[in-house]
Amino acid sequence: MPQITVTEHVLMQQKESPMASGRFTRLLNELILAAKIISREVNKAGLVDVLGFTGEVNVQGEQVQKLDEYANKILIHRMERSGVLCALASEENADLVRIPCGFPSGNYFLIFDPLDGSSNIDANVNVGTIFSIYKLEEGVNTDNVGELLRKGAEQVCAGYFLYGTSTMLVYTTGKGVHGFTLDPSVGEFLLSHPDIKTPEIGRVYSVNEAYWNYWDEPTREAVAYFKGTDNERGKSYSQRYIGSLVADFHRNLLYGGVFMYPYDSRDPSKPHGKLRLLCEANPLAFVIKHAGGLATDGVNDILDIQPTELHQRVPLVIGSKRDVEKVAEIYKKHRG
Ligand code: AHM
Ligand code: MG
Repeated sequence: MPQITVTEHVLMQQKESPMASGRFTRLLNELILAAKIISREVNKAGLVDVLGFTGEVNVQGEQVQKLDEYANKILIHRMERSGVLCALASEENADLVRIPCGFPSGNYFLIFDPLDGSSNIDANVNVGTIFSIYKLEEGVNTDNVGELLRKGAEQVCAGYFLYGTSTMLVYTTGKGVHGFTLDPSVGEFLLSHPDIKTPEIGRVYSVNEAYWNYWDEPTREAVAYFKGTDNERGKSYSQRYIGSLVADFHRNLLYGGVFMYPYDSRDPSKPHGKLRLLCEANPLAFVIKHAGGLATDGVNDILDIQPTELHQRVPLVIGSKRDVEKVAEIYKKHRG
Protein backbone atom coordinates (compact mmCIF):
# COMPACT_ATOMS: atom_id res chain seq x y z
CA MET A 1 0.00 0.00 0.00
CA PRO A 2 1.50 3.41 -0.91
CA GLN A 3 2.12 5.41 2.23
CA ILE A 4 1.11 9.05 2.18
CA THR A 5 3.16 11.44 4.27
CA VAL A 6 1.53 14.42 5.90
CA THR A 7 3.51 16.80 3.68
CA GLU A 8 2.24 15.07 0.53
CA HIS A 9 -1.28 15.18 1.94
CA VAL A 10 -1.10 18.89 2.71
CA LEU A 11 0.33 19.62 -0.75
CA MET A 12 -2.45 17.61 -2.40
CA GLN A 13 -5.08 19.53 -0.43
CA GLN A 14 -3.33 22.84 -1.16
CA LYS A 15 -3.36 22.12 -4.90
CA GLU A 16 -7.14 22.21 -4.81
CA SER A 17 -7.11 25.58 -3.09
CA PRO A 18 -7.00 28.70 -5.28
CA MET A 19 -5.08 30.46 -2.50
CA ALA A 20 -2.30 27.89 -2.40
CA SER A 21 1.02 29.65 -1.99
CA GLY A 22 3.13 27.11 -0.14
CA ARG A 23 3.23 29.36 2.94
CA PHE A 24 0.63 27.33 4.77
CA THR A 25 2.57 24.12 3.99
CA ARG A 26 5.64 25.78 5.48
CA LEU A 27 3.70 26.69 8.61
CA LEU A 28 2.45 23.15 9.07
CA ASN A 29 5.89 21.67 8.41
CA GLU A 30 7.44 23.85 11.14
CA LEU A 31 4.66 22.86 13.51
CA ILE A 32 5.26 19.20 12.71
CA LEU A 33 8.97 19.54 13.37
CA ALA A 34 8.28 21.19 16.75
CA ALA A 35 5.85 18.36 17.61
CA LYS A 36 8.43 15.70 16.69
CA ILE A 37 10.91 17.32 19.08
CA ILE A 38 8.28 17.50 21.85
CA SER A 39 7.31 13.88 21.17
CA ARG A 40 10.94 12.81 21.56
CA GLU A 41 11.18 14.59 24.93
CA VAL A 42 7.82 13.26 26.15
CA ASN A 43 8.91 9.73 25.24
CA LYS A 44 12.02 9.86 27.37
CA ALA A 45 10.39 11.86 30.15
CA GLY A 46 10.91 9.26 32.87
CA LEU A 47 14.61 8.93 32.04
CA VAL A 48 15.76 12.52 32.32
CA ASP A 49 14.99 15.31 34.72
CA VAL A 50 11.97 16.76 32.93
CA LEU A 51 9.15 15.53 35.14
CA GLY A 52 7.65 17.59 37.95
CA PHE A 53 7.02 21.28 38.41
CA THR A 54 9.24 24.23 37.61
CA GLY A 55 7.99 26.03 40.73
CA GLU A 56 6.29 28.72 38.62
CA VAL A 57 2.59 29.47 38.23
CA ASN A 58 1.34 30.33 34.71
CA VAL A 59 -1.10 32.96 33.52
CA GLN A 60 -3.97 30.53 34.20
CA GLY A 61 -2.94 30.24 37.87
CA GLU A 62 -1.71 26.67 37.34
CA GLN A 63 1.60 25.06 38.32
CA VAL A 64 3.95 24.94 35.33
CA GLN A 65 5.33 21.51 34.56
CA LYS A 66 8.86 21.33 33.22
CA LEU A 67 7.61 19.62 30.05
CA ASP A 68 4.97 22.34 29.58
CA GLU A 69 7.65 24.95 29.62
CA TYR A 70 9.85 22.94 27.30
CA ALA A 71 7.06 22.35 24.77
CA ASN A 72 6.13 26.03 24.87
CA LYS A 73 9.71 27.16 24.27
CA ILE A 74 10.22 24.78 21.34
CA LEU A 75 6.98 25.85 19.69
CA ILE A 76 7.68 29.56 20.08
CA HIS A 77 11.28 29.20 18.93
CA ARG A 78 10.38 27.31 15.76
CA MET A 79 7.20 29.15 14.89
CA GLU A 80 8.50 32.70 15.30
CA ARG A 81 11.16 31.82 12.73
CA SER A 82 8.71 30.26 10.27
CA GLY A 83 8.37 33.50 8.32
CA VAL A 84 4.64 33.09 7.80
CA LEU A 85 3.13 34.25 11.11
CA CYS A 86 2.08 37.75 12.16
CA ALA A 87 1.82 36.69 15.82
CA LEU A 88 1.43 33.67 18.10
CA ALA A 89 -0.52 33.04 21.27
CA SER A 90 0.06 30.28 23.80
CA GLU A 91 -1.92 29.06 26.78
CA GLU A 92 1.25 29.59 28.79
CA ASN A 93 1.88 33.24 27.82
CA ALA A 94 -0.19 36.10 29.23
CA ASP A 95 0.22 38.24 26.12
CA LEU A 96 0.55 37.73 22.42
CA VAL A 97 3.97 36.58 21.27
CA ARG A 98 5.03 39.01 18.55
CA ILE A 99 7.49 38.17 15.79
CA PRO A 100 10.86 39.60 16.83
CA CYS A 101 12.31 42.45 14.74
CA GLY A 102 14.50 41.17 11.95
CA PHE A 103 12.53 37.96 11.45
CA PRO A 104 10.31 37.70 8.37
CA SER A 105 6.59 37.63 9.07
CA GLY A 106 3.37 36.74 7.26
CA ASN A 107 -0.33 36.89 7.84
CA TYR A 108 -1.10 33.64 9.64
CA PHE A 109 -1.95 33.73 13.36
CA LEU A 110 -1.25 30.60 15.41
CA ILE A 111 -2.71 29.81 18.84
CA PHE A 112 -1.76 26.71 20.81
CA ASP A 113 -1.92 24.82 24.04
CA PRO A 114 1.64 23.43 24.11
CA LEU A 115 0.99 20.43 26.34
CA ASP A 116 -2.63 19.80 27.18
CA GLY A 117 -3.28 17.35 30.01
CA SER A 118 0.17 17.94 31.45
CA SER A 119 -0.99 17.81 35.07
CA ASN A 120 -1.12 14.01 34.55
CA ILE A 121 2.21 13.65 32.82
CA ASP A 122 4.14 12.23 35.78
CA ALA A 123 1.80 9.20 35.61
CA ASN A 124 2.60 8.61 31.91
CA VAL A 125 -0.85 9.67 30.78
CA ASN A 126 -1.34 10.76 27.15
CA VAL A 127 -0.88 14.46 26.54
CA GLY A 128 -1.03 16.58 23.41
CA THR A 129 -0.41 19.86 21.60
CA ILE A 130 -3.60 21.54 20.38
CA PHE A 131 -3.35 24.18 17.61
CA SER A 132 -5.54 26.68 15.82
CA ILE A 133 -4.60 28.70 12.71
CA TYR A 134 -6.20 31.84 11.25
CA LYS A 135 -5.30 33.69 8.08
CA LEU A 136 -5.62 37.43 8.58
CA GLU A 137 -5.94 40.24 6.06
CA GLU A 138 -2.79 42.07 4.93
CA GLY A 139 -1.89 44.98 7.19
CA VAL A 140 -3.76 43.82 10.29
CA ASN A 141 -2.53 45.71 13.36
CA THR A 142 -0.97 43.10 15.63
CA ASP A 143 -0.55 45.73 18.38
CA ASN A 144 -4.29 45.55 18.85
CA VAL A 145 -5.13 42.09 20.25
CA GLY A 146 -8.81 42.74 19.56
CA GLU A 147 -8.10 42.73 15.81
CA LEU A 148 -6.72 39.20 16.04
CA LEU A 149 -9.54 37.65 18.02
CA ARG A 150 -11.81 35.92 15.53
CA LYS A 151 -14.64 33.44 15.82
CA GLY A 152 -13.61 29.79 15.65
CA ALA A 153 -15.59 29.47 12.41
CA GLU A 154 -12.86 31.57 10.74
CA GLN A 155 -10.07 29.09 11.47
CA VAL A 156 -8.33 27.85 8.32
CA CYS A 157 -6.82 24.85 10.04
CA ALA A 158 -6.97 23.19 13.45
CA GLY A 159 -5.89 19.97 15.05
CA TYR A 160 -3.69 18.32 17.61
CA PHE A 161 -0.68 16.13 18.15
CA LEU A 162 -1.32 13.32 20.59
CA TYR A 163 1.67 11.89 22.41
CA GLY A 164 0.32 8.46 23.27
CA THR A 165 1.27 4.86 22.64
CA SER A 166 2.01 6.26 19.18
CA THR A 167 2.37 9.91 18.33
CA MET A 168 -0.46 11.08 16.11
CA LEU A 169 -1.42 14.19 14.20
CA VAL A 170 -5.10 14.87 13.54
CA TYR A 171 -5.90 17.95 11.47
CA THR A 172 -8.49 19.57 9.26
CA THR A 173 -8.42 22.49 6.85
CA GLY A 174 -12.17 22.18 6.47
CA LYS A 175 -11.90 19.35 3.94
CA GLY A 176 -12.32 16.30 6.12
CA VAL A 177 -10.47 15.29 9.26
CA HIS A 178 -7.34 13.24 8.73
CA GLY A 179 -5.17 11.30 11.16
CA PHE A 180 -1.47 10.47 10.75
CA THR A 181 0.73 8.25 12.88
CA LEU A 182 4.40 9.00 13.41
CA ASP A 183 6.56 6.16 12.13
CA PRO A 184 9.59 6.57 14.39
CA SER A 185 11.79 4.46 12.10
CA VAL A 186 11.56 7.04 9.29
CA GLY A 187 10.53 10.08 11.35
CA GLU A 188 7.46 10.78 9.21
CA PHE A 189 3.77 11.14 9.97
CA LEU A 190 1.98 8.66 7.66
CA LEU A 191 -1.71 8.73 6.82
CA SER A 192 -3.37 6.14 9.05
CA HIS A 193 -6.91 7.51 9.59
CA PRO A 194 -8.18 9.15 6.36
CA ASP A 195 -11.41 11.14 6.46
CA ILE A 196 -12.45 10.45 10.06
CA LYS A 197 -16.20 10.62 10.71
CA THR A 198 -17.48 10.52 14.27
CA PRO A 199 -20.62 8.45 14.98
CA GLU A 200 -23.88 10.45 15.23
CA ILE A 201 -24.62 8.92 18.61
CA GLY A 202 -21.82 7.94 20.94
CA ARG A 203 -21.36 5.23 23.49
CA VAL A 204 -19.22 7.12 25.97
CA TYR A 205 -19.70 10.19 28.17
CA SER A 206 -16.66 11.94 29.58
CA VAL A 207 -16.95 14.36 32.47
CA ASN A 208 -15.33 14.84 35.86
CA GLU A 209 -18.23 13.57 37.96
CA ALA A 210 -16.47 14.51 41.19
CA TYR A 211 -17.89 17.99 40.60
CA TRP A 212 -21.53 16.75 40.67
CA ASN A 213 -22.30 18.72 43.84
CA TYR A 214 -21.05 21.92 42.21
CA TRP A 215 -23.07 21.56 38.99
CA ASP A 216 -26.32 23.31 38.15
CA GLU A 217 -29.55 21.38 37.59
CA PRO A 218 -29.36 21.12 33.75
CA THR A 219 -25.82 19.73 33.88
CA ARG A 220 -26.90 17.06 36.38
CA GLU A 221 -29.89 16.21 34.19
CA ALA A 222 -27.68 15.89 31.11
CA VAL A 223 -25.22 13.58 32.86
CA ALA A 224 -28.12 11.54 34.33
CA TYR A 225 -29.41 11.14 30.73
CA PHE A 226 -26.16 9.42 29.70
CA LYS A 227 -25.92 7.33 32.89
CA GLY A 228 -29.48 6.09 32.66
CA THR A 229 -31.32 3.90 30.20
CA ASP A 230 -34.03 6.35 29.17
CA ASN A 231 -31.99 7.77 26.31
CA GLU A 232 -31.76 7.33 22.53
CA ARG A 233 -29.55 4.26 22.90
CA GLY A 234 -31.91 2.67 25.42
CA LYS A 235 -28.95 1.73 27.62
CA SER A 236 -26.33 3.43 29.74
CA TYR A 237 -23.34 5.02 28.11
CA SER A 238 -19.92 3.99 29.41
CA GLN A 239 -18.08 6.57 31.45
CA ARG A 240 -14.48 7.36 30.40
CA TYR A 241 -12.50 10.28 31.76
CA ILE A 242 -8.74 10.49 31.45
CA GLY A 243 -8.53 14.11 32.59
CA SER A 244 -6.50 15.00 29.51
CA LEU A 245 -8.83 16.79 27.11
CA VAL A 246 -6.94 15.92 23.96
CA ALA A 247 -6.85 12.21 24.85
CA ASP A 248 -10.52 12.12 25.92
CA PHE A 249 -11.49 13.99 22.76
CA HIS A 250 -9.50 11.68 20.47
CA ARG A 251 -11.08 8.52 21.88
CA ASN A 252 -14.56 9.98 21.58
CA LEU A 253 -13.87 11.21 18.03
CA LEU A 254 -13.06 7.66 16.93
CA TYR A 255 -15.68 5.72 18.93
CA GLY A 256 -18.38 8.34 19.34
CA GLY A 257 -19.22 10.06 22.58
CA VAL A 258 -19.61 13.34 24.38
CA PHE A 259 -17.05 15.24 26.44
CA MET A 260 -18.29 17.86 28.92
CA TYR A 261 -16.46 20.43 31.02
CA PRO A 262 -19.38 22.54 32.21
CA TYR A 263 -19.42 25.49 34.56
CA ASP A 264 -19.28 24.49 38.21
CA SER A 265 -19.48 26.57 41.38
CA ARG A 266 -16.20 25.48 43.00
CA ASP A 267 -14.38 28.67 42.10
CA PRO A 268 -16.57 31.76 41.59
CA SER A 269 -13.63 33.48 39.86
CA LYS A 270 -14.13 31.01 37.00
CA PRO A 271 -17.76 31.52 36.03
CA HIS A 272 -17.24 29.91 32.62
CA GLY A 273 -15.65 26.57 33.46
CA LYS A 274 -11.99 25.70 33.06
CA LEU A 275 -11.23 25.24 29.38
CA ARG A 276 -9.96 27.96 27.12
CA LEU A 277 -11.98 29.09 24.09
CA LEU A 278 -9.08 29.98 21.80
CA CYS A 279 -6.52 27.26 22.38
CA GLU A 280 -8.74 24.30 23.40
CA ALA A 281 -12.44 24.65 22.58
CA ASN A 282 -12.19 26.32 19.15
CA PRO A 283 -9.64 24.01 17.53
CA LEU A 284 -11.39 20.87 18.79
CA ALA A 285 -14.78 22.31 17.78
CA PHE A 286 -13.42 22.86 14.25
CA VAL A 287 -12.17 19.27 14.13
CA ILE A 288 -15.41 17.76 15.43
CA LYS A 289 -17.51 19.85 13.04
CA HIS A 290 -15.61 18.52 10.04
CA ALA A 291 -15.92 14.98 11.39
CA GLY A 292 -19.73 15.36 11.58
CA GLY A 293 -20.01 16.27 15.27
CA LEU A 294 -20.86 19.38 17.23
CA ALA A 295 -19.60 21.62 20.05
CA THR A 296 -21.58 24.02 22.23
CA ASP A 297 -21.19 26.08 25.39
CA GLY A 298 -24.74 25.00 26.23
CA VAL A 299 -26.33 27.87 24.33
CA ASN A 300 -24.13 28.81 21.38
CA ASP A 301 -22.19 26.81 18.84
CA ILE A 302 -18.59 27.19 20.07
CA LEU A 303 -17.49 28.24 16.58
CA ASP A 304 -19.90 31.23 16.60
CA ILE A 305 -18.62 32.79 19.84
CA GLN A 306 -16.87 36.13 19.33
CA PRO A 307 -13.86 36.10 21.68
CA THR A 308 -13.23 39.18 23.76
CA GLU A 309 -10.07 38.05 25.58
CA LEU A 310 -7.05 35.96 24.70
CA HIS A 311 -7.47 33.61 27.66
CA GLN A 312 -11.26 33.50 27.76
CA ARG A 313 -12.76 30.38 29.33
CA VAL A 314 -15.87 28.64 28.11
CA PRO A 315 -18.09 25.72 29.19
CA LEU A 316 -17.59 22.94 26.65
CA VAL A 317 -19.86 20.13 25.46
CA ILE A 318 -18.32 18.44 22.40
CA GLY A 319 -18.68 15.22 20.46
CA SER A 320 -21.30 13.16 18.63
CA LYS A 321 -23.96 15.39 17.10
CA ARG A 322 -27.09 13.88 18.64
CA ASP A 323 -25.54 13.66 22.13
CA VAL A 324 -24.43 17.29 22.06
CA GLU A 325 -27.83 18.37 20.70
CA LYS A 326 -29.47 16.51 23.59
CA VAL A 327 -27.39 18.39 26.16
CA ALA A 328 -28.18 21.73 24.46
CA GLU A 329 -31.88 20.79 24.49
CA ILE A 330 -31.75 20.11 28.25
CA TYR A 331 -30.04 23.46 28.91
CA LYS A 332 -32.62 25.21 26.73
CA LYS A 333 -35.53 23.56 28.57
CA HIS A 334 -34.18 24.83 31.91
CA ARG A 335 -33.67 28.36 30.56
CA GLY A 336 -37.36 28.31 29.62
P1 AHM B 1 -4.17 21.97 31.03
O1 AHM B 1 -4.27 22.62 29.68
O2 AHM B 1 -3.48 22.88 32.02
O3 AHM B 1 -3.58 20.61 30.98
O4 AHM B 1 -5.68 21.89 31.64
C1 AHM B 1 -6.71 21.38 30.91
C2 AHM B 1 -7.04 19.99 31.35
C3 AHM B 1 -7.74 19.24 30.28
O5 AHM B 1 -6.80 18.54 29.50
C4 AHM B 1 -8.64 18.30 31.04
O6 AHM B 1 -9.77 17.97 30.31
C5 AHM B 1 -8.98 19.09 32.27
O7 AHM B 1 -7.91 20.02 32.44
C6 AHM B 1 -9.11 18.24 33.47
O8 AHM B 1 -9.53 19.02 34.56
P2 AHM B 1 -10.11 18.33 35.90
O9 AHM B 1 -8.92 17.76 36.58
O10 AHM B 1 -10.70 19.49 36.65
O11 AHM B 1 -11.12 17.31 35.52
MG1 MG C 1 -5.06 22.39 28.01
